[in-house]
Amino acid sequence: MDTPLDYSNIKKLKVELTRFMMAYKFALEEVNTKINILQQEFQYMHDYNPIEHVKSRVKSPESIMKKVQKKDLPFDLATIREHIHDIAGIRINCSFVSDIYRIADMLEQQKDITVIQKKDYIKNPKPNGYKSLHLIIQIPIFMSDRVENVFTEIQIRTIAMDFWASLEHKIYYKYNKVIPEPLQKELKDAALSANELDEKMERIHKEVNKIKAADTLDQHSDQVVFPPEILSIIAETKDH
Ligand code: 0O2
Repeated sequence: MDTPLDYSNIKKLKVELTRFMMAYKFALEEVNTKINILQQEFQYMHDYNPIEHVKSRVKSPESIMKKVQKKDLPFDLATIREHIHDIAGIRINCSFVSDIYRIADMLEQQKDITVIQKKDYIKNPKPNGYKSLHLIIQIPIFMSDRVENVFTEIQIRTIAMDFWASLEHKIYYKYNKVIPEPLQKELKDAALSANELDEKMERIHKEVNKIKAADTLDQHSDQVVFPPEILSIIAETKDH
């Protein structure tokens, strides 16, 4: 015979689970705000936005369960909190590779962010061609009765890297995690093409920056070439 359900225990469990998931939602809100501030301030100061777009998600309970099984962990919230670091995940897409490191540096320098792990799959791509910069950080969340340091995964990559990774991810699951050899080779070639495109775009970007800097110098030199005697004549003419 089934054991009767204990209503107060179910209610307690529901509250615990909701609080558990809420912490990750709040962590994403905190990190999203930080990214938003960086974007706006950078645009204002440098007339340039290094971030193309940002996507965030809290891992679904099903995916969390799958990871618990994959890692062979006991199913309790404290263990999950300690060992699964990508329940809160943010993906930042940049236009250029140099922007990836710029954004990572700006985030890493923030006092309330603790970098727990950094994996540079750009300098050391995965054998299949995967490229991205991964940070696992901890960020404090101030609740009504406690402070929780919440793990968050930040993936930073270019649009080309993201295009490749999205397709590869779909193919990986379509073939139940065993991609046929010829497709693996094609994907690796595609990753190399994406990399070439990134390198080409970075070169163009640097050229454009040089031209912009030269134009700015020209504009400034236009403004400062007037000798003082000419400036005083201009001032006098204005007075009349
Ligand atoms: P999903 O479905 O995207 O969430 P971990 O299992 O996270 O503790 P791992 O696998 O060593 O440890 O972490 P890693 O290498 O930093 O990878 C974490 C995430 O990066 C993955 O999450 C993927 O989102 C992405 N990633 C890593 N390798 C690849 C790859 O070869 N192809 C693609 N498309 N994405 C990759 P999940 O949980 O594995 O998958």
